[in-house]
Amino acid sequence: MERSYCAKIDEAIANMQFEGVLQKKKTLSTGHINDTFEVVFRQRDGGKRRYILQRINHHVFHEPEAVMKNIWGVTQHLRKKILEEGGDLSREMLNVIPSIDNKCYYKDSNGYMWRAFDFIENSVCLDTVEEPNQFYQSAVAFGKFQKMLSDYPAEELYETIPDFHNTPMRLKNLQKAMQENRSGRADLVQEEYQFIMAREKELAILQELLENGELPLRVTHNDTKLNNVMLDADTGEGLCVLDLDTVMPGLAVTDFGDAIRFGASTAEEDERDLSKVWIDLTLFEAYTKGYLETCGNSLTPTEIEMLPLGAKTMTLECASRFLADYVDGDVYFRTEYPDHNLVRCHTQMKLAADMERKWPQMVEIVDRYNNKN
Ligand code: GN1
Ligand code: MG
Repeated sequence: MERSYCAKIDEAIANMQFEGVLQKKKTLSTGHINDTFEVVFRQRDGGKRRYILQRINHHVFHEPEAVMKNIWGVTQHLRKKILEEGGDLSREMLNVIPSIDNKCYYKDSNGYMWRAFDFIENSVCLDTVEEPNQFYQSAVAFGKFQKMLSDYPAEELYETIPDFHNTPMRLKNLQKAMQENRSGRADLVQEEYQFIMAREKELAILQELLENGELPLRVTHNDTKLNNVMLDADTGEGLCVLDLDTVMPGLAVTDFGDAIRFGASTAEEDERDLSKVWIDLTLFEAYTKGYLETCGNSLTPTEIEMLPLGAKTMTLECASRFLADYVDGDVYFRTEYPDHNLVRCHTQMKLAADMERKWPQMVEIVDRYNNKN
């Protein structure tokens, strides 16, 4: 998606409760959705304080106030839990910086919403796993997140993107995109479309289980990618979960599944050489272990049993979203070249096919770390 330059950044900076004198601002280019900046302030004692400043993409989040209210509610709850456990508030959660009129966001004179957080110093976030322990640590971070929020009233959260991980709905959107064929690309992607639609029934299972009450509604993160976790730069320990935009009521299995889709893949989401893309079972095991060790006790037997299907469903849901966006003319995800969304769709299809080959092993691994057995 094309982005106009964020002309209002200075106005946003002036309207946040940042401490010190502005020294530097720079664009950080991670994420497909929001515009993210790092701003550095010089402190009285000569030291520096860094913040993250983001402009929320209101084409994606139609109610940015609701997004910020969710984030505020969830971070306040996490703060309470971390304090109770004697944890470190400056490293184990996102600290929202209020605006000068004491709101959790600032609305600029163009109507765009901005929000700010403390920068978590001496931490790293990774796009790909270098060794299994990093992925294990991210599972621990997401597992803790799930556990600490298990007593948060999910019904109080706004559904900021309705049907975000309603996979049957996502497939309907793909069908619609193919029929409308706004970019004229539909003919080029028949094979991809057939591959996804051939799995339509299986991809509806989780939603059916939710609707008939066999899977519980939980507070979920909904974007559990490896690069949404900060790891301690020295110890490698999982510190904190980022990107709380899509915190909504949802399914624990899809949170698990999206983490696998992204982090247990041997290549980046937009790798062109598909021979490099597969699901690494060592990584699948590391995540399963970390996740079930941390929050397994608060999951139901059906949730645990559905974890492998969560991984496959999220992978093909993502394939369908990338493909739909390609056919719509790249209006949703940020793209860097004309077939970027199609390249992303191909990696997801390759991953799903590999999961199908490795299905018995995935089931066996989940079983092995299921402490309810
Ligand atoms: C988007 O912006 P980012 O990278 O955090 C998307 C996720 C997709 C992901 C694919 C709000 O997340 O759902 O899984 O791209 N977020 C939204 O990389 O649509
Ligand atoms: Mg995100």
